[in-house]
Amino acid sequence: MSYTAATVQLLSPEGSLVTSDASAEYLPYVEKLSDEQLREFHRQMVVIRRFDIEAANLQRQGQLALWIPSLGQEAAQVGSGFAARPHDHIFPAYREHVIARIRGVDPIKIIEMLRGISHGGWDPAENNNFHLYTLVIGSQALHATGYAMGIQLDGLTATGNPDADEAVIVYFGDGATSQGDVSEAFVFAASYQTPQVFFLQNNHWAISVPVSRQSRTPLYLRSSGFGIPGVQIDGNDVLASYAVTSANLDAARGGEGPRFIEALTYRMGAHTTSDDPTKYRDADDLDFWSHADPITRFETYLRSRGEGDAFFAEVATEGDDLASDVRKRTLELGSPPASKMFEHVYSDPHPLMDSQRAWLEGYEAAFEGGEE
Ligand SMILES: Cc1ncc(C[n+]2csc(CCOP(=O)(O)OP(=O)(O)O)c2C)c(N)n1
Ligand SMILES: [Mg+2]
Repeated sequence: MSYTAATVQLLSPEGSLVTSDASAEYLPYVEKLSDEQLREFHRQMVVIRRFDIEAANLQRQGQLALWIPSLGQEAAQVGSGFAARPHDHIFPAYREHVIARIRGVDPIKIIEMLRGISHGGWDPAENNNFHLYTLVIGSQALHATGYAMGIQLDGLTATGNPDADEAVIVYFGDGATSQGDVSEAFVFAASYQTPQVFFLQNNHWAISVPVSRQSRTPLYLRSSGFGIPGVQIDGNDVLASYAVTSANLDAARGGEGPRFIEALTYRMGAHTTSDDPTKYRDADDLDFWSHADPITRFETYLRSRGEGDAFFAEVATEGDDLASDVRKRTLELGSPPASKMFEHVYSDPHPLMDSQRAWLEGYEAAFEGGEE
């Protein structure tokens, strides 16, 4: 599955602006962007890709239990991430590393979680309303809808002052659309006309299950059956992601109810470092999507606007600096005592946990002093 006649695209794979009936509605959002904002889109995409590669390397070197790459999905995330205003609430899945960064989450917090030394990651209240990663597929759609219902009950939407209105955006994947939680969230969102945008990153795979198995129709059509308008965008086009998400969040904040965006993109890497996509993926698909790379496309666009080598070199250095900083701080993290795994299993002391902790302590003690 790839682009359809309905796919909204503002920047062609060749890196030039698209003028069409479909793009006309959204281009005004792009026209308002300053050169600095455009540069920032590029900066974030490049820097997070470099971080992503470093984190995957750290996993291979035994420093992380797991890494979840977002390589290839940078445009879908950066565009929509910048469309959200600081007071909007963002409910991610687990791959939205760059949106976390945009909202001020220190990337080491994501590393700590995937090293297995922190349980949750960060406090959303201290990180610009960027909520916790959710690994239970699709459940965040319900969390987001519940939160959006709360915003509505608090009278924080359609206040008459568009700058003050709040909304929610929730991210999930193509596989998540098959979960009951996502359908239930659609039902509640439509019934209560919640101020929220459902943002689907269709990266074409749910681990090894292709999206063609998840849905017989393009996914953007699904939400209309629930009474939620849906739109499909080229998710590798950062301008389309920004403009369409901005328009839909404006509608949600203004009291027009929920919206659904399907961003067509591609997971260029493995599902996680525990996966081997060569076992199930077709090389032709990878070839098609590597020609639609979001970063190359945007670089061509910026160069056509006069951006020079100095800027691109500066951004590359920034990526390298972040990567080495994250590497250094990861190596300094150490490991928690093994006994920590028994904490928080039950809220009160529990005899089974006590006996297992005692057994582990005895087992570990058996190795002490054993080395000659
Ligand atoms: C409720 C639940 N069922 C199964 C899993 C195992 N699982 C982890 S990721 C994943 C695939 C999700 O695919 P998708 O929603 O497309 O997101 P992507 O990883 O492609 O971004 C599955 C089935 C899980 N984490 N939670
Ligand atoms: Mg997927």
